[in-house]
Amino acid sequence: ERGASLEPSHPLARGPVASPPHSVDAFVKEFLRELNYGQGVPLSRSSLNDQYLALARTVRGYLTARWLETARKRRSHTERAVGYLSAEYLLGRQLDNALLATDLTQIAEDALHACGIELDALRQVEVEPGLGNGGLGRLAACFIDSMATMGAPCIGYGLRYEYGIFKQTFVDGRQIEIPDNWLSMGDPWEIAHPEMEVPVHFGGHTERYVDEAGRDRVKWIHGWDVLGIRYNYMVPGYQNGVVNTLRLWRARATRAFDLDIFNAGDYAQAVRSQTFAENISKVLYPEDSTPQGKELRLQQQYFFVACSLYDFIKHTQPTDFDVRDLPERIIFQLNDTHPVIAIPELMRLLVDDYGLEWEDAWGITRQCFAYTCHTLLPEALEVWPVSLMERLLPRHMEIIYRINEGFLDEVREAYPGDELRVRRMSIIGDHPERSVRMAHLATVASVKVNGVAELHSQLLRDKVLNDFAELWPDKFTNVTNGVTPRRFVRQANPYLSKLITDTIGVGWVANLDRLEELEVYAEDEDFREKFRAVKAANKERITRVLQRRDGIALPEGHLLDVMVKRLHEYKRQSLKLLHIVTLYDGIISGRLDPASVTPRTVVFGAKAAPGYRMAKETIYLINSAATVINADPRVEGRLFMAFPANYNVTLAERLIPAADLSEQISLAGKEASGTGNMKFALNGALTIGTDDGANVEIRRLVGDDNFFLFGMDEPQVAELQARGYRPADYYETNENLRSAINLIASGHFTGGDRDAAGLFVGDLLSNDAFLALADYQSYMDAQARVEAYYADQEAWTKSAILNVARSGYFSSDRSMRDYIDRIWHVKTGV
Ligand code: OAK
Repeated sequence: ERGASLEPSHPLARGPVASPPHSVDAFVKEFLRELNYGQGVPLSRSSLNDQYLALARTVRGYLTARWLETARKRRSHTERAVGYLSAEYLLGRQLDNALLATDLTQIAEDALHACGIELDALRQVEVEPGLGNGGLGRLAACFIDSMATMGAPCIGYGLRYEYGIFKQTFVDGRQIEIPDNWLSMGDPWEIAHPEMEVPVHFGGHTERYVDEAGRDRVKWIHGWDVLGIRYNYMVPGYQNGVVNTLRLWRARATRAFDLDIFNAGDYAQAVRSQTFAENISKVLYPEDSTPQGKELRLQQQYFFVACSLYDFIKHTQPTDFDVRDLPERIIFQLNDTHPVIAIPELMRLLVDDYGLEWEDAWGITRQCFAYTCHTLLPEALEVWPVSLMERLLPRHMEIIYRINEGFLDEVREAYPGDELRVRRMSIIGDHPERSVRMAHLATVASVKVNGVAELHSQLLRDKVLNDFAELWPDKFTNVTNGVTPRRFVRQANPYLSKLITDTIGVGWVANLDRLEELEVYAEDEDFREKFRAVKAANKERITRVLQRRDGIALPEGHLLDVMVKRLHEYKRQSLKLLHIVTLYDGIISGRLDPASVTPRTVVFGAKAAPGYRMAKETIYLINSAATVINADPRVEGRLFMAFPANYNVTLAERLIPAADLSEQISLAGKEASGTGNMKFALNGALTIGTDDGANVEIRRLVGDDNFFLFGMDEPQVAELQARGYRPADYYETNENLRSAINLIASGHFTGGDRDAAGLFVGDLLSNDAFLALADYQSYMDAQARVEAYYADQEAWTKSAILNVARSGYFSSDRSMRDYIDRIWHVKTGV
């Protein structure tokens, strides 16, 4: 049809061009085209990286047609969408996930094979985007996966950091951080839109004026600005044809900004100021749950949130869109307090730019946000000094003051004369310096506030945000976290997935409750044997991975005991270390016959925030103990410690399916939820854990007989702390504990250097803020129960199967269902 004109109304101009066919031949053709015309090389001269990039772009091509189609459908109706605002998305590798979502894994494998390439070799090339620190960022990634799989309208908004979470290496057992230059080889998954610039302003001052209608208005005279550049990532649903969007922002200098300076003749200064602007999206702050209060961090937060609100209103809505309809179109979910500056930003847009009356704007804003809190640590509750806010965002500071005025009036009305309460609840705090309490601002403006596990939500209501829960009891709710079964079961554990599918059929991957059907097979000897074979195969796989990746030679036939999570005192890696050292100490002192010790390999994975001294000392001690214990012949090979550096999503996917025992040993009342705990249970590890976070729900669901509980519960912790906790009491009265601590203090693990263990030991004995010594004996007893139970492989396997069968609840699909029903009220299946 030569000459057919592609008017905007032409079908080819409106809809996506069809996806390439699902066949090996078509795939080969697309792949070679990407290699030749995309990478500019023939197959015969292509590098592994060329091949990976061409493969990724080929798969992306299949996704794109679905993505355009999803976007077209979404534009054609006005259903409410979720805007997930998160400073972190810890995505993990994309290739396998994209292949699985499009059901192309086998086709890709065959197509590559036809080209003489192994898919597995290309998988290894992918650098994982580490745009998050830990639990909070990984949760965001699981949630957007689930939203796409449920066909629910959702845009993820965040930051495209040029450097993600640092790469960890060990030098003489100490953590060294290396910048994560994840983009250096090119990112085939992103689609940049450098032409769609969003202006973002900072600094300056405000001025009052009277508009034509005689109304008092405020103008923000900006100090400086940057541009937000849009990067889209496709978020495919699982084999349902839906592809949602993750939109990340990069900062770029404005041209005017450089030109002014350039024209003034200072070229070097122009380049410097460009760098200054672009620093905003340069690097992810590596602190997990401990904000550093850095100015650049506040710039990052405002930058991505300002871009996102502007983008949603101006770019995703029709041109005749009325901002008064905003609550019908969007609910912004605040992933902790990092994006909370969005609240005054929306007020600013509505009042200053759209000219709404304050009360109308506030009425709209209060319907557009919901807030998830992810912590219980007081030091993790973000505050920003008023002085910094006034300098960086003067208009927002005024708006926050005004929101606070209205709010405190409400408090005074509800509690006349209770000025103490007013002070406690104020959005502005006075100590140690005047600052904005972001959690209070979020709570005041949000439709709903939720914690991330039942216990956590209860503690939020009863303790951290108690005054607010009294004022607005209906605002508070719980949504227990979940993890995506696509990545953490189907992809990570193909052997188990096959066994499940062979047993209960397909369909469980997007409906994880169906794992219940496995329950009866716990009693089936033949099934148990197959289940053990799966575990054994996963152990062989992790052995190969650790050998290749880290040069670690795992012993065979051991109980595999795994503790992987950020290094934090409240998570108590210290307690795990005390357990191993006690066993070792028992053996070398002759109190414990090595033949009576269950052969056990303990694998740690943990990054410490670069400035967190105690965490880094703990890493050093674990590495030191590993070196000594692994080399000591007296142990007779019955204890082994491994600490592969740079634990990340990719390693998690290999390690978790192989684990027998999952360590979830935080001090009760400190771990908001935990999500690693869920991944282990779903992969058939048994948990040794405290009554903390989602452990409580895991234990309730899998049953007491299939979970090793130990330690104080939260009320007992509170009581002990109220009484006055003295760690030395435990040291003095517990012989094994004393002996283990003495062995560490003696320098046995640190080449005779007592000082090297000094900080760790000193803190345990005189401070021990997270009560490791108080829970020590209970932990040791529980580990003894683990050993006894593991000796009965049939019983252990039954429990492991029941863990899988009863953990379907922890699918992030269920979490999304709960958010939709309790908070978002958006439609699915669109
Ligand atoms: C990070 C920064 C500030 C506040 C909290 C965090 C964070 O990562 N919290 C973690 O969130 C996870 C997802 O909800 C929970 O599972 C973890 O328990 C919690 O520590």
